[in-house]
Amino acid sequence: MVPLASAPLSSRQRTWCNQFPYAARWHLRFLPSLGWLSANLLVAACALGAQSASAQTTVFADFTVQPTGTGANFVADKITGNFVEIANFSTDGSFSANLYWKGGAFVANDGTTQLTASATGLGTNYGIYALYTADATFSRSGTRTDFNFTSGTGSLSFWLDPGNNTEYVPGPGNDFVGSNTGDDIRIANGDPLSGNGFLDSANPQCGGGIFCGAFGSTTTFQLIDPDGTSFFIAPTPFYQLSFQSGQLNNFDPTGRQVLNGSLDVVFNGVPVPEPTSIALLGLGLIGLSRRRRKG
Ligand SMILES: [Ca+2]
Ligand SMILES: [Ca+2]
Repeated sequence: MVPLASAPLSSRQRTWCNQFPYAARWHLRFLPSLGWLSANLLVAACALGAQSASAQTTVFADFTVQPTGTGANFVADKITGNFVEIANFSTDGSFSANLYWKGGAFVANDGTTQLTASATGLGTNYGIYALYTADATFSRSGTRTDFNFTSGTGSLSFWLDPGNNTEYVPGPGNDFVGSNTGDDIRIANGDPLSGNGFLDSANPQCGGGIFCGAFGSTTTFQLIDPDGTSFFIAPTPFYQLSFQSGQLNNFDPTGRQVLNGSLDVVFNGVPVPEPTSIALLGLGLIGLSRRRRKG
């Protein structure tokens, strides 16, 4: 436990820790003696390991793209972009979020190297975008508003735009109106799992209206075969989770609002770690909890 907690996690451990909340039930079926205490110890070990790792460097999981057009395959680990969102805030503390995100650039080497359009073809040979909906709740305290997405609501769809000509603009109601979407190919689907964010117009950095809050969300991510698996070609199978991190420009969280900001996407969630490493980790913790019970 001590060496695990004080050492940075290996990439395999990190992958498993990222996946843990979603994989816990599956693993517990096969390790019935890994009880609630041990599960919580695993979460703590993951958190400590992640803390130790984050003190060193940020690591994003690599993926390989086979781009539309004549460009060569490339490896990246993040996609940056811009979003526009239609949000409808109710007086009962709930709101609906309907978001259109357009990918601007692929980034490689753990977020350090932005790849050019000439290297990836994005924005010249093709476009990528996502449509996301979720229901959420919000609470206000002074100038600050906190948001929490409601799990089990909404959806994510991820699209390839081979003509690089699609535009979505907010319609009069809750929906976006798209143009030139006839050539677009849906390449992945997802379900929102969790998300939260905040807005604070009193934030000193909100003066220019550009950094007034932030949000993050996690969705499942399932490539559609063959259109998705022939674009995101590695790893195989592809990551099962998508993580989005966005920045919020200033807006008033009442009624219907159209807001915007930047939003980055990374993936994780597979491959499933080697059974031996899970079993060893589990056995160590079981031993620890048994010793505690005896004591
Ligand atoms: Ca990486
Ligand atoms: Ca199009």
